[in-house]
Amino acid sequence: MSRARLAVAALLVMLIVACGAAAASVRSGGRTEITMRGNSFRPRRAEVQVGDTVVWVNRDIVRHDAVKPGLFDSGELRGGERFEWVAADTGVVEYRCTIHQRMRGELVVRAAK
Ligand SMILES: [Cu+2]
Repeated sequence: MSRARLAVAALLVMLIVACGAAAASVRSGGRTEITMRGNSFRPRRAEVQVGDTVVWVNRDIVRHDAVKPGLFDSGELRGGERFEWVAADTGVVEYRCTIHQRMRGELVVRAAK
């Protein structure tokens, strides 16, 4: 393998690793993204701070929602659609997808630093 090819291969590996990290819980500037994929919330458990925006993005073909009665209800999200909610109080929020009974998630909301 030539030097140039090796460099390209190394770059590709770095890109793939970077994308993988980005696909996990992305936390930057008070925004946390939760992916709905494979009928699960990913990450299933996320830690956020009061004032943070939580963004659910449906990456499945089927519809999902994210519901915590009295707190938030995304409504049905089609693939590619997203829903945002701002965490206002500390505590543990167990939420779920009402379409798929086993699809559950948890938010741990901590006080802002
Ligand atoms: Cu679902």
